[in-house]
Amino acid sequence: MIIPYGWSRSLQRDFEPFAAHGLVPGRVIVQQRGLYRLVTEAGETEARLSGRFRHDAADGGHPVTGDWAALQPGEGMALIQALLPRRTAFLRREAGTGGGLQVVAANVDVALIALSLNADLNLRRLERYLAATYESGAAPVVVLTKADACADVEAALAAVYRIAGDAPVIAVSALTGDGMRALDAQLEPRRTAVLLGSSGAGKSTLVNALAGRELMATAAIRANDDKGRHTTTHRELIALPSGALILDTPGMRELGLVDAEAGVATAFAGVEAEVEALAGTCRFKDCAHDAEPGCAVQAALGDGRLDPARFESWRKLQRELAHERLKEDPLARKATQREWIAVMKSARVHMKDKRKIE
Ligand SMILES: Nc1nc2c(ncn2[C@@H]2O[C@H](COP(=O)(O)OP(=O)(O)OP(=O)(O)O)[C@@H](O)[C@H]2O)c(=O)[nH]1
Ligand SMILES: [Mg+2]
Ligand SMILES: [Zn+2]
Repeated sequence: MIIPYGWSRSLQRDFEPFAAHGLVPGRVIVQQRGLYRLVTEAGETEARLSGRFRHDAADGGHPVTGDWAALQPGEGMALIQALLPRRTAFLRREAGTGGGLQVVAANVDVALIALSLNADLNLRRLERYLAATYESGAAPVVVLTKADACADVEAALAAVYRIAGDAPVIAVSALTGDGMRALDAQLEPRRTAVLLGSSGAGKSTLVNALAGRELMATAAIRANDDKGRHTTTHRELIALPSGALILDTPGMRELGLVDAEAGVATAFAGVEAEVEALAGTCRFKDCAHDAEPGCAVQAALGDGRLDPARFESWRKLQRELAHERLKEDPLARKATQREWIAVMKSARVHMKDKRKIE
């Protein structure tokens, strides 16, 4: 039961200390409030956190859909005693000032970034998703949905290609089936893909189309503003007939980046390379490319060799991340938050503390 869900030799190795305590491995496939559904070697089981786990773990170390856990089996209800280190973790900061940090998905290999073609493409939003995906350790695939509802798919593709860099871009229609084979080709047996995007982008509709049956509820977008209705309210990991695993998620209003400097650098690698090449011909060696005379970068922005919107967006995200860091002062708080982010990214605190489960 667990090999089809991505169980591997390296997970097996990580699990050895827990096996020695009579625990069994399981993967979280549904998470709803304090209750979890996991798939184990013996089939599916419900589980909740053990008292010790709840007491010791920071929120970010709590299980999310996609996590691998060490379970103490029980009649009808198992106990989650520990988590295995996360291979990848997609993090976000919730909307609003002081918004909490959240692990959206753990142990995903591929992030399918769903953008609807029936509305204006928000390329700035796409950049955020790409940065967060690179930071997570998963590989991004851009999925332009509802191609049947778009008059000029080629133009949309061209605009997205300029942002997507090395990430594949696929236009699909769940309605006509166009592009669905290309999407399917991105999904491999025993590998996990997560669907990300705004409410109403058509994520659950894609899951149903790939599954060949209505597993997830879907709902029409609102007529007055084209926004979704937040139909999906929980995260669920689904095994597709092809053997690939897909994680459906509720639509996100905003995607606040968390500790994502490296992800931003990867998402904007093309811009960075262009700016570096130009910087050599700026008049001043230490040119900040703002308003300095003889700036080659400003000249390139002025005559269109460099896309001003994309350049500005890159700088804005860098400022946003720098601001996040400054906000964490004083130092003590900063240390706590950074430790916490490390936990969210890897759940490693539970490995360190595995003696405690005896
Ligand atoms: N025309 C067209 N409509 C689509 C397509 N895919 C989805 N839709 C419609 O878009 C609406 C929203 O689809 P959902 O699958 O519920 O969207 P979602 O991304 O899961 O939304 P949340 O669960 O709220 O995050 C539904 O009315 C779907 O029928 C498509 O390929 N073409
Ligand atoms: Mg949905
Ligand atoms: Zn310059």
